[in-house]
Amino acid sequence: MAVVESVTVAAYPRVDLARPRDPASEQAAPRPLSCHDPVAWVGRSAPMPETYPIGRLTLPASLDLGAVMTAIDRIEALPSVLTAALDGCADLDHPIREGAWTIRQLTHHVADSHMNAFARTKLALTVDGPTVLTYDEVAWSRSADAALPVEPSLALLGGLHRRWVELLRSLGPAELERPWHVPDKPVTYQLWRLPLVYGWHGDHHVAQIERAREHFGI
Ligand code: NI
Repeated sequence: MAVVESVTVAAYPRVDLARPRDPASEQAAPRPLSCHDPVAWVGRSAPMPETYPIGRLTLPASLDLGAVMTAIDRIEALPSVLTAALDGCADLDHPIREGAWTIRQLTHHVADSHMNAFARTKLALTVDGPTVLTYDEVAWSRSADAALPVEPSLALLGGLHRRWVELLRSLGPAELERPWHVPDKPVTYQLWRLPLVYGWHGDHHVAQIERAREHFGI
């Protein structure tokens, strides 16, 4: 991968989480990019780590039990894989790309995201066709807890995934077909979608961290 010589860490805008919020200026300022946005580095002079280092998510058209089992294995491995990816990182506050989240924010985002996914799993199992709340991942990534060390989120993911994997492996085909919805979308999702999405999601962010560390030498 090309080495970036003309870009320094200090060149990146950083989110000052300690700064009092100013809704007026936030409205005027460009919205920070999340890790999922097809970012604006294309066409810039300095090469940046790729957005989708393991490729984009692809889902089967219908329940594929083999794929679900593989995805559950990925979810099981994630806490240790993510911990290894962060081991020895010299700058957790370095963005993974220009204008994107920092490694610290990204780690907390994985915990935020998977907590929501676990709740969706439980709701889909215990409520008939629930409509689940969505959340603003960028807003969550700017809250005070996103400035914490990464260890609390690693510990959280360890416990959360232990429970989630136990639950997911107990499910049969009928349970995996249970429906759920999100507000304002006339789409019915099946429960099996969740392990597939989040098995990919965890590995996606681990790869982004690995690429950023390699690319920026951190
Ligand atoms: Ni994400």
